[in-house]
Amino acid sequence: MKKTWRWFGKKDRITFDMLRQIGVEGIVTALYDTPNGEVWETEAIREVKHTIENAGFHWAVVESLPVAETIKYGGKDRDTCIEHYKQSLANLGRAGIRTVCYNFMPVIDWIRTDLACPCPDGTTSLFFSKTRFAYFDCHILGRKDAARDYTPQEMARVEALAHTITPAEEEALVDTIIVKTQGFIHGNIRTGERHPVALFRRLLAPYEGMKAEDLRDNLRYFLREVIPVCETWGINLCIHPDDPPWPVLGLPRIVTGGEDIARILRCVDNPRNGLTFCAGSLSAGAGNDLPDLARRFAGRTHYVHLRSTELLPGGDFREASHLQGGGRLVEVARIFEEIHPGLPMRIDHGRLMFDDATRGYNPGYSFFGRMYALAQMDGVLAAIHSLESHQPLLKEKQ
Ligand code: CS2
Ligand code: MN
Repeated sequence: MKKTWRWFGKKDRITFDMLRQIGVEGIVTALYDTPNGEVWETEAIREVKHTIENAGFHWAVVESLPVAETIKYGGKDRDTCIEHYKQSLANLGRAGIRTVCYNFMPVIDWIRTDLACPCPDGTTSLFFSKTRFAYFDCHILGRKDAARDYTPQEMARVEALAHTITPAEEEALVDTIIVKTQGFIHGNIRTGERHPVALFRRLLAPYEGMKAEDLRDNLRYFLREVIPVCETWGINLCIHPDDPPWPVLGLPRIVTGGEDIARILRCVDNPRNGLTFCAGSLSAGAGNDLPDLARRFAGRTHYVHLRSTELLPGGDFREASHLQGGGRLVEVARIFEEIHPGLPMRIDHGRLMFDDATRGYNPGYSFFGRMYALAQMDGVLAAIHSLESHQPLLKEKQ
């Protein structure tokens, strides 16, 4: 695998000099200043590429080229936005970019309820509490019939929380779920938004009553339009799984596990229509066996996110160390190196370690935490390669 790193542009406090010291080989980034739905212009692409290459790196992956909401809900102006998307792809292709990641999650990207949950060793990690999330849904968002999506036991925990939660905690919960984790990745709500919940309700409205089947149709419609452009430019377009991989807030989610992935790859059966294998997102799905998924989809995977989660009772999960949890990254890495070697991979999220918490990094995107995980995975990869090269020797001895 090629070791890449998500870099948030010139304002990122993690510099190219730091990345060079820790063995990063390629850069993952996006045009963060171009609003969703607009064309990524050639000049802007060239400038970012130039900055990266000037520092001695190359732009390995675009993450993400965001898909406008209207494409996802099938709005009147979706064709205009799809034309913009095609134009952006062609401009990226012309600039030599060959891997483009995107996701098809309505309104909200990844979801956590706590960005700094203490671990016994003094680091902190990202956490999802089902109760807190349900509380946000039922009590803060006040979504109609939300309670029907939770079991009586879950609702009992939500009501218990309603008695103890403070206004400050409520505010922090809103900030974590719909602002802090979203804004920096082309999300719908930016830091500083004065009425995030009201805006969020407006964003949800066009999806009312939408079924998974409808969202799948819209994804197919989109792929049929854009894959031919990818074909022309030799671009591998790769969908990122849903995080967490289940329906949320009444919104369908359609990239949750093996069946979903197979269906998407089949609906436009072209190698350019591929997968971002996010081991972290997929590992939060109780039915997902990660080595099995890796084996099944390695051929159509164009990009890998290394991260792991640990499922906890009651529907909670935490982000685990990269050598533990359901991500089973050692086996996953071995499978990819065997079936589809050389794929770009990045450490997805990392824990907060040492002074990470004081540095103002984007949630999940710490320096020391990710660096530590990269070193772990680098060691794993070195071991895999060494074993591979010794296999004939071992066989001869037998
Ligand atoms: C997240 C996402 O889990 C993750 O990888 O950081 O923001 C991810 O980058 C997007 O969903 C990809 O489109
Ligand atoms: Mn990911």
